[in-house]
Amino acid sequence: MSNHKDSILNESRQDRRELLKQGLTLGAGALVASSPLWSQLAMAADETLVPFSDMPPEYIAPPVAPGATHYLDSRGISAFYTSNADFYIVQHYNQPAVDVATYKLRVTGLVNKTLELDMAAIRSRPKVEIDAGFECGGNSPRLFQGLIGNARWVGTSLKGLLEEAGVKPDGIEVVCYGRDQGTEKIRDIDVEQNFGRSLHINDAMSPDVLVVYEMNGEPLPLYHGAPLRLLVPGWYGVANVKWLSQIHVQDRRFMGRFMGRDYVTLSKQDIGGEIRWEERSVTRIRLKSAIVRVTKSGASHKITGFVLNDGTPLRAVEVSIDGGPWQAATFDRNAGKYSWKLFTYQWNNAKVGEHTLVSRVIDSNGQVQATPEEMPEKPTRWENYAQFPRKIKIA
Ligand SMILES: Nc1nc2c(c(=O)[nH]1)N[C@H]1C(S)=C(S)[C@@H](COP(=O)(O)O)O[C@H]1N2
Ligand SMILES: [Mo]
Repeated sequence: MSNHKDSILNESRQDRRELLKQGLTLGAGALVASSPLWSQLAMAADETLVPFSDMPPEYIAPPVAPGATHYLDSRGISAFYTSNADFYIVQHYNQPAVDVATYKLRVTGLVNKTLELDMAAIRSRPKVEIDAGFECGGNSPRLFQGLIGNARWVGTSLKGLLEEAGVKPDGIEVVCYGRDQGTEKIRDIDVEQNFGRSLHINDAMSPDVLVVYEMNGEPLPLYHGAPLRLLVPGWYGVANVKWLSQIHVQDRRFMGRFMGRDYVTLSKQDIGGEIRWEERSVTRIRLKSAIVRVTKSGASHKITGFVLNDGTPLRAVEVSIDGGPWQAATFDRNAGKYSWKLFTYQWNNAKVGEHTLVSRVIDSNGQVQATPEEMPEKPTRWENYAQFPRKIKIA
């Protein structure tokens, strides 16, 4: 298991302060405008990026490296699709190179007919194309929300596969295993495990859940699970099992690490009138927005951010400047149900000096994105969906 990843996902205010301090000592006096990084952040000819003052001046999202977590520089988020080269990458074991020629997906367990499909057989099935964005359940202000991406995916429905196999009446849990492997210490014994996540049969039978082999018009890249991965639109990234090799139907809950022990949110909840500490597996993406980019063009400033949720339609995205009234931001209401929604807010007459910018999103049920103070008591790092105030200095 990678300690690197654990440190990347380790969330605390202390960490963030440390990160800022390190960045500030490293970056003091650096000529930001001359950094090659800035040219990668897709600016229009008349646009310049305005640095956030809550970010180290030399903040750098490192390029993709084999085996490593990758997070993107969220100031670069300006296009609806995230390029395959920049989409974030998280894996908890290794990144196995699967031989496509001999690759087989098996469907086993409580089914009438076991399936064994090669990629040609999977590609010949009914094609479904979907825009979906997702973030790691550990995405947070610490990496300025960089564990995120939005892409167009092509594949075929999991429902179709399960119907062809014929799920027996007592099959209630669909477990998806990846080809990647690691050693886990469980009750003091070292055991070999493959990455695994499960879905209740009702979730697995949603027509939107796919096994996908194309990402943004290209074959699924190695780091994103080639040749085949699960895609559960509207769920946190952990559900999207990469290097998918086996789908197993069983009559009881799957208790593997990534369902039962890790990616488990502990929070204080009202459970039928009793206040209890509840442990819950990370599943559907909580209603969230964040500001990631401010650009300047002439005298006008443009604030850009993203919204992610479980696919519930949105009522409004709003921005507040220096604690002032909430103002409507613009977002694409026609974007795909499960894609992220990028929003922009035209900030006119920005005064010279320090400012605090924050966004919030409201869905069609009237649910409002929580402020940090409104978040439930929640000592785990998972599901960091609070409003994220940003600091910026207008020169
Ligand atoms: N086989 C396998 N699938 C996996 C993982 C993994 O470790 N192994 N990590 C999960 C987690 S925690 C996340 S956030 C997403 C990341 O997907 P991406 O690397 O394509 O962005 O993959 C998920 N699927
Ligand atoms: Mo994740």
